[in-house]
Amino acid sequence: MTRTDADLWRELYRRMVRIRTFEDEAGRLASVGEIPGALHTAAGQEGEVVGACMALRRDDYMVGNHRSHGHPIAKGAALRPLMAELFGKRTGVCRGKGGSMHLADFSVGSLGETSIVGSGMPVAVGAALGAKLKGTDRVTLCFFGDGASNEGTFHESLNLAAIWRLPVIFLCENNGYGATTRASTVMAVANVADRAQAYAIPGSIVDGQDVVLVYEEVLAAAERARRGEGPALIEAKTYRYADHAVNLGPGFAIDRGEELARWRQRDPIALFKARMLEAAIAQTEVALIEAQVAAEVADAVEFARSSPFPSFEEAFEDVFVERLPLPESPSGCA
Ligand SMILES: Cc1ncc(C[n+]2csc(CCOP(=O)(O)OP(=O)(O)O)c2C)c(N)n1
Ligand SMILES: [Mg+2]
Repeated sequence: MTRTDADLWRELYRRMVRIRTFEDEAGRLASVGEIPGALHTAAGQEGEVVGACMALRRDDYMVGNHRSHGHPIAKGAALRPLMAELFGKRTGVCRGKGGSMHLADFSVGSLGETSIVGSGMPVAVGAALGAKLKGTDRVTLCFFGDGASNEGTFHESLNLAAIWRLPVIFLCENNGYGATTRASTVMAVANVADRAQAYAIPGSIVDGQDVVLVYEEVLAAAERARRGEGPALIEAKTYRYADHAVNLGPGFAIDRGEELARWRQRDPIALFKARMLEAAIAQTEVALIEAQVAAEVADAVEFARSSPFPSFEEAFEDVFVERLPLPESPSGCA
């Protein structure tokens, strides 16, 4: 293993552990009422989240969805403002007005997320169109679920991205369920990636529990996109450990039988840790990363707890952008 590989591997591991620790803590704090509202965790999915984001440059764009604490973390965002946002505090990435499902951090290219399933895909297409019109070589990575792939926005977005050859990577996180509905019961095709054919773009399936495979697949798609060869659809097969969300009530519990235990045996973090140790990265180094991350997350929680809530007046700030100067209409119409 080269030194560069070892550095990359350590960072892949650090970001996966960061997400798991953040998610476990956020889930616990939501279940005891310290974090308000519904909160969707992605523990179990760290391999695809980190593999995909680490294949991008810092100035590339990324769009998430409702299960998106991990996406900005994987893109390199600082933990304090993310945790503060979950608490609804003024120091949060959206000044406490967005909460768990609306994290955006432009400093790392994280354009944001929304609770409306499927709504991130047109946003990603717009970002990719903007990058292309401006003549940059930035790519946009768009995360969405298997459930979202059954919505109209998926099909419209892939079609537009294909005909305009936009630099966008559609990354489907197929975690087997949309809320409590098993994905296979609401799809006519076996794989989301099969749908790529309908738009004449590359479609591929990758093991989402293998962070390195995801990294390589997304890196290749990003290089193609930068060369002007257009979009790609990548389906990462993965699994989420928790029920759909914390604070939604028992109606959202899934009876999974043995399935959960089987997937836990393919935990992306445990698999990669074993691989790092086999590749002669020292156990002490791995333990140091884990200890540093635990301290970082504890610090983020303390920061969030001790930060102020926004004032009532602030509710009316950041609602509208300054109106852009529009050119005169040639016909004289308003
Ligand atoms: C347009 C829309 N329809 C329905 C919902 C309710 N809802 C929230 S998450 C979700 C499931 C989404 O499943 P998937 O896209 O597979 O993402 P996952 O939660 O599995 O990560 C649903 C139906 C919503 N928020 N928006
Ligand atoms: Mg799903």
